[in-house]
This record gives sequence, structure tokens and C-alpha cells, in this order.
Amino acid sequence: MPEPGWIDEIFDGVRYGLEGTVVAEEQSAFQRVSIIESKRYGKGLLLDGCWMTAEGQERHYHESLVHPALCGAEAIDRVLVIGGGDGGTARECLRHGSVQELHMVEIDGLVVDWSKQHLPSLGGGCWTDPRFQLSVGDGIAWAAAAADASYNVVIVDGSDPAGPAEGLFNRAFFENCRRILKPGGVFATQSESPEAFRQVHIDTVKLLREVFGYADPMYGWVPMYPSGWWSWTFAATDGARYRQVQADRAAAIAAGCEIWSPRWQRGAFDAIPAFMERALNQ
Ligand code: PUT
Repeated sequence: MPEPGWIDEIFDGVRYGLEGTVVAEEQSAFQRVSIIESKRYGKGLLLDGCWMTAEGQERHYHESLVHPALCGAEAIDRVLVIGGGDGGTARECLRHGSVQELHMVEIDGLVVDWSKQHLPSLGGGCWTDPRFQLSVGDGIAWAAAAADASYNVVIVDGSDPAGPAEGLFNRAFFENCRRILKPGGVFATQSESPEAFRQVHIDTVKLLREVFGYADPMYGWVPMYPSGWWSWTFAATDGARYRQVQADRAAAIAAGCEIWSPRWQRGAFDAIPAFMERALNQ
């Protein structure tokens, strides 16, 4: 039995750690997958030594990624999630009763298997929801092969831009995501830390603005991630519809949210530091 100790993500001269124990670790075909039991946030997941999620501290990330898109798109019948193998993003999407079909394409089957086994609260009931279809495969290839205008919402829940997630931040991928969105659709992606991964964040927002026409970052926090300060970026082709919350959809989910509310969302889009606003407008 491994001894408890500090489990750290080390990035660019800084370390971000939790006290705990590694309970399972394996090199999959794509990355090193680690399941930990932490003192503060319970069971958690790292990929290639980078924090992904933990049962006691995941609502910030998943609610922020999902609800601006699902409350802003014109319709939400068909949703595509690329990545998201822990199940948290699918769980939040399926809380919206108007979602008819949710396709999730996750590259690493071990992430799905271990999330079901070790982190059951992440996916909750998503794994057996009749609207949910899982494909273990390459989300970039899926987006390239999907028909034009086939999804109302496309959500990218990937890891950091290295290893299997590198291609989730480039123009060719974003252009396919725009192509497969139906009119009135919304695209959403995690867009890294504006502190720890500042240039990646700026480049991602600017590229999304070029590709979609409209894109805005929303800022919040994920305490276990590098710097704790995180961002999600939403994009659309027909205006900043992701900033407008459809009241009926919000009312149906708000009571079950820990972080997200229409008020929180307004503040999070507006909470753009002056230096970042300047950088994004350059
Ligand atoms: N989906 C996890 C986002 C990346 C965290 N470093």
C-alpha cells in the first residue's frame, strides 16, 4: 500500500499539490492515468501528471463549461462532447431535459473505465442514460467526419494542449467544429488558465474569434488546477448568444447547481481583467 504524500502537478517553475495517496496508476495507449485519494477533495484523476478532476471539487469546472452553452444555444436536441471521459460534462448536459441525444467521443477507454470504477459521482447516471452514446475514439477525426450542421452544441472537454489533446486547440479542428454546428448553435471549450497558461489562453480565444466570428472567455476558478484561476471560452457564428441565458432552461437546472447561476455567469463573463481585455483586442 503506497504511503500518503504530496501529489503535485509541476508546471513552469510552480507546483500545485494535494496531500494524498495514488490508488491506481497505469500507462494507457495515450497517457499515464492516475487515480488518487486526496485528503481535501477525495478521489481524483490526473493525466500525465496534470490535475483533471476530483470528486469533492469538480462542480466549478463542469457547470462552467456546460451551462452557458446549453442555456444559450437556440436548440439543444443534439450535443457532442469531445473528451470528457470522467463523465462530469455529460452528467451536466443531461440535466437539461431538452437534450435528446448526447454523443461523447473520448480517446482513452481507460479514463472512462477508471472514472466509472473510482469516481462514480462524476458521471452519475450519465453512463446508463438512454440519450447518451459513448464512442471510444479520436474526437478530432469524429469532428472531421461528422456531417455539416449536425449538432446544436459542441463541447470540448480536453486536457492541456500536449499529448492526445494537442490537436484540440488548432484552427483545422475549430473549423470542423464550426462546420458541424447547426445555425443557432454554441461551441464551448476549456481554455486553460489565464495565469499559468496565459499565451495558450490568449491564442485560443483569438483563434476562436477568427473562426466563429464571436467568442468570449468566461473566468472562474478551479482550485486544484495551476494557479486556481481558469477559463472557458464560448463561440457562435450569429452573435454572442452564449451570454444570453434562456430563462426556462436556467430555471430547470439552477437549484441543482453549486456554482453556476445566471447571475454568476454574467459576472464571470464580465470579470475580465484590464490587461486581458487589452491583450485580446490587440
Ligand atoms: N479537462 C481538464 C482540463 C485541464 C486541466 N489542467
